[in-house]
Amino acid sequence: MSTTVRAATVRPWRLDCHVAAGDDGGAAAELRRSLMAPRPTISPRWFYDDAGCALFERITDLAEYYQTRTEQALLEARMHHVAADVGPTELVEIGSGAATKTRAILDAMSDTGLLDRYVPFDISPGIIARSAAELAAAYPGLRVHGIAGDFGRHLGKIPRRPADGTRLVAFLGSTLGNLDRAGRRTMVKRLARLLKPGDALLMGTDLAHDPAVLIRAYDDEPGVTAAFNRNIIRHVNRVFEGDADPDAFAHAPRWNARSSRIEMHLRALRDIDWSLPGLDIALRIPEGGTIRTEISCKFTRGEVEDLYAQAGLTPRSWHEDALGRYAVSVAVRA
Ligand code: AVJ
Repeated sequence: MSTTVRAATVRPWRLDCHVAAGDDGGAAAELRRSLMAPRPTISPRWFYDDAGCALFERITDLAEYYQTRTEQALLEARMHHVAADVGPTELVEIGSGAATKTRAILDAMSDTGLLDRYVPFDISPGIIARSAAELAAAYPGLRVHGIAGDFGRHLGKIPRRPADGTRLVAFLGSTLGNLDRAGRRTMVKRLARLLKPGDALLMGTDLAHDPAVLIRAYDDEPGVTAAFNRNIIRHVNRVFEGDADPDAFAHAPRWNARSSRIEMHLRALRDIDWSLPGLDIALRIPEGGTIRTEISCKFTRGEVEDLYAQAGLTPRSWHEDALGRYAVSVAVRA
C-alpha cells in the first residue's frame, strides 16, 4: 500500500508512505517467537515509541554517550572532503530521523554546487514530513522525496536514481551494530544495490575500544539508558495489553568480548509472570532471569571494509576521531 502526499504548490517535497496501520510486517509474530525462545529477546525496534524516542534523544546528550556527538563532529570536519571526492547530486539517508546530521552533509554537497535531491527514508512518516519541510525551506531548489518505510522491507521503494547524477547513500548512527552478523551482511548488500558505478555509501560505525568506556556509554550515571531499556516493557505492555511492572526489571548492560558487542539485558528482580493477551502468551521469568533487548556491535576498520568488499564495494576513505572510538567511512561502487 502506498499513499503519496504532495505538498501544495509552495514546497517542492513529497512523501510516499509504505507503513500502514494494521500492517506491522510480521513484527508481532516475531516478538511472540522471540519471547518464547529459551533465551528470550525483544527486538530493539520496540524501544522507539514516543517516550522511547524522547529518551534516546536524551541519551545523545549524555556525557557518557560519545557516539552521536563524535559522529556529528566527524561529518562537520570531513564532509567537504567527501563531497568533493564523490561529487554527489543526491543524498539518500536511511533512518534519517530528526535529520540533525543531514545538514552537515547537505551543506557540503551544496558547496560543490551539485546538490539536487534529498531522499530521507525513515519508519516515521511524521518525522520525515517535518524534516522534509524544514530542509526544503533551508536549501532553495532542493527537491525532497521522502519514503516512510521499514528498512527490512521497503528499500526497493526508493526512487530511481537520476541517470546523469551521482548518489550518496548514508547509513549513520551505528545502526548497523544492532544487527547480527548475517543481518549486517544482508543490510550492506541491500544498500549496495541502491548504487550504480560512481555512487557511494557513507556509514557511521562505533569502534571496538576500551570496554570500560563502552559500558559507561550504556550505563550512565543519571540512569537515562536504564529508563530507555525499561521503557521497552511499557511499550510492549501497551501494544499487547501486558501487565509486567517495568520496575521489576534491573537494567543490565554487559560487554561481550567474544562478539565485540555491548548487550543490553533486563534482569528480573523477582519472579515475574507476564501475561500478554495481545500475543496470546503468558511468560514466567524467574528471579535473575534475563531478556536481551539489544546488541550493539563495535567494529574494527578491517571488519567494516570486509563488509564493503562482500557487498561488491571498494573502501574509499576512513575518518575516525582522535581517540579511535568512532568512524565515518565511505565506499564506492567501482
Ligand atoms: C542508535 C541504535 C546505535 O546501539 O548505541 C543507545 C541505541 N541503545 N543507548 C546504540 C542505544 C542504548 C544506539 N543506536
